[in-house]
Amino acid sequence: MTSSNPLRAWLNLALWKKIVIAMILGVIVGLFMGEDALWLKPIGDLFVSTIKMLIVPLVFCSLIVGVTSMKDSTAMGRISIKSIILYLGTTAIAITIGLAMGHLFQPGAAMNLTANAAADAKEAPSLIATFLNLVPKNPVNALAEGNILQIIVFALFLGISLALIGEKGKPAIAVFDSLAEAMYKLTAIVMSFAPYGVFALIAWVAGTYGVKTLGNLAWVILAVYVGCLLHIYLFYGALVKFLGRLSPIRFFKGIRNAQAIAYTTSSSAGTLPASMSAAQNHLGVSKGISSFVLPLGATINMDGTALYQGVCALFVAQAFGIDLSSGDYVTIIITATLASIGTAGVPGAGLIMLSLILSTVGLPMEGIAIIAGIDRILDMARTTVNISGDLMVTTLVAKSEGQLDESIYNDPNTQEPTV
Ligand code: DAS
Repeated sequence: MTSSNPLRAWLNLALWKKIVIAMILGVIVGLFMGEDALWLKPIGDLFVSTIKMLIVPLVFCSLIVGVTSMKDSTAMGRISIKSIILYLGTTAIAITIGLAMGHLFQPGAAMNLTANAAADAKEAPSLIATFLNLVPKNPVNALAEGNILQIIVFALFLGISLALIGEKGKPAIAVFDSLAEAMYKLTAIVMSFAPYGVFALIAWVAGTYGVKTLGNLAWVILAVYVGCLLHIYLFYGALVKFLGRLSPIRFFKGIRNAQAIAYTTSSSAGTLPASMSAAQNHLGVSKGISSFVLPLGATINMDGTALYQGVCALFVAQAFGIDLSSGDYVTIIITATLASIGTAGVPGAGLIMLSLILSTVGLPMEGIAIIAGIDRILDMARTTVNISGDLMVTTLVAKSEGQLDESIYNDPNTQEPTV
């Protein structure tokens, strides 16, 4: 710290450094306070609420501005196809990595449990129902409920219509442009409070779960965390380097603030403002691309969740001594990939979808109760993967569309943004 005044030195510190310090202090204080750390949780909840307050206006306004700023009308279709292919493709890889980790670590092998009765197989959510539900019957309702996919669809329709009416649409577009800029500024202000919210959330998790939880289900936590690290730093790193021809180091530096928010809030939706800020301020992605591809990813892209479901499905099979056939593995991969589209970007959503995965291959539901005890610790890691994947795809799509400021990646001396 350069300044003799510690407070000034703290305030001048880069945001990501403040967040890392806050996380370390949070763990120490949480382990020291134990259950009493629950008193700190409201501070974290307040921070999460202010971030969630930003989501709907930020996504709605920035998406309309993004659509109307696209000169090439076919661009939206091209961008959508690229994004969806990359999102679903990386999710299928993620679930495969999860299954591999489940085999490698054998987290359930030492447990010899008996189930009351194997669950009867249930249907995955039909693709048709998921598709039809994309169009909001009442856009105001979609905005009020924060239904991100329906907000994306309505914003796309409204943005395209505003562009098509030419001069008459310009005043409205100008209003949305001002509102979007205001929301970017508000996001930066809220993000400046991240260290304090992160400290409180981490302290609560450490105090609630403590070291004792790590004992009995450590192998599940280890398998998920190793899988998540491999998926982010090996798989995504390779895509950034070989597909995007960009510096992975620069990319990972650019996403760490958003990763820290995702890890502590366990909410992709809640991290969306931080992801938008990272994409535009640290990754060189244009507003047009980030305002569409990121909200889409925060809703349909859940690589970490799919990976976690692969590990947990094998954990439950091992714990109850059930052998899975190769057909079961294929069913898990397809179901987890499709289920990831319907998984909400909120804490604990993946555990709910895990029951669907278990039931499609007839694994006992009792496994859910065992996992539930450590699910928050797993959720923190899988949500971090989810948003890292969103940012990786957004960067690659921006690069392929010529809407990426590559100077950030090419000049090692580029001043790191301190936001
Ligand atoms: N917490 C969810 C998210 O926000 C993921 C999950 O529960 O699996 O992405």
